[in-house]
Amino acid sequence: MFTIAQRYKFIFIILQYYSNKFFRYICSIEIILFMKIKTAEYIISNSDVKKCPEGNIPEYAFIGRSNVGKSSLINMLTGRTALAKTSATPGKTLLINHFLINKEWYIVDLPGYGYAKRSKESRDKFQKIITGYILHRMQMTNLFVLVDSRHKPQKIDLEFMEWLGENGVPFSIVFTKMDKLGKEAGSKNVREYLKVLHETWEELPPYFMSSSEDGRGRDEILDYIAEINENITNE
Ligand SMILES: Nc1nc2c(ncn2[C@@H]2O[C@H](COP(=O)(O)OP(=O)(O)O)[C@@H](O)[C@H]2O)c(=O)[nH]1
Ligand SMILES: [Mg+2]
Repeated sequence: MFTIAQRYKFIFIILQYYSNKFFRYICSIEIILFMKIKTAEYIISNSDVKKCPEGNIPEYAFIGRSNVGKSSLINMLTGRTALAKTSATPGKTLLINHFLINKEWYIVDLPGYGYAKRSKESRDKFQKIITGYILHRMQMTNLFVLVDSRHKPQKIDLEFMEWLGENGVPFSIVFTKMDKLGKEAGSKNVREYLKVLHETWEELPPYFMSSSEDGRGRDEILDYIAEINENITNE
C-alpha cells in the first residue's frame, strides 16, 4: 500500500513532531527552574504611590523591619553588589524604589518598618506610603516579608502579617541572615517561628530561608518569582 520511502517519511514526521514537543518542554522547564538575571536597572524612587511606574509589569515587593537585610537580599538576588543601598544607619529612607529586572518584572524595595526613632510625622508618612502601595498597587503580585532568622517572632511582624491576611494581600516570608546561626539552630528557629504562625494561620504562607552572605535561598526565591511570572503570561 505504502512504498518504503513513504513509510520512512511518515516515521520521520512523527519523530520530528515528538522531538519538537520534547524540545519545547525542556525549554519551558529551563525558564521555570533557572531564572537568570540578565539585566537589573534602577528605575525610580517615589514617596507618592501614584507616581510609581505605569503599565502592567508584575511587581515583587520586599518589606521588613529596618536592618533585617532587605537591601542585602535584593543585591544578592540580582547579583549586583550595590543595586539597593545597604547601610548600617536604618530607617532613613521613606521611598518606594523600583528596579526593573530582565525588562520583565520589578523588584520593589519598600521602606523598613519598626524604626523606633521615627517622629510621629514620619510614622504617619510611612503608614500612608505602605498602605497606599500594598493595598492599592494592582501590579503587586507578591510581597516578601523579611524576618531575621535569629530572633523569636516579634509582635510587629506578626501583627503586620495578620493585617496582610485580613486584607487578602498575597505574601511570603523570607528568613534572613541564616548564615549567622548554625544549621541546627537556624532550622530550629524557623520551625518554632512557623509553629507560632500556626496558632493564628490555618495555612502557612510560602517561606524561604536566605543568606546574603552565602547566597542561600537565591534559587528558590527566583524560581518562585519565575513560576508566578509564567502563570501570569499563561493566564
Ligand atoms: N551575616 C549576614 N549579615 C547580613 C545579611 N543580610 C544583611 N546583613 C547585614 O545586616 C545589616 C543590615 O543590612 P541591610 O541590607 O542594610 O538591611 P535593611 O535595612 O533591611 O536594608 C548590614 O550590616 C548587612 O551587612 C546576611 O544574610 N548575613
Ligand atoms: Mg536598606
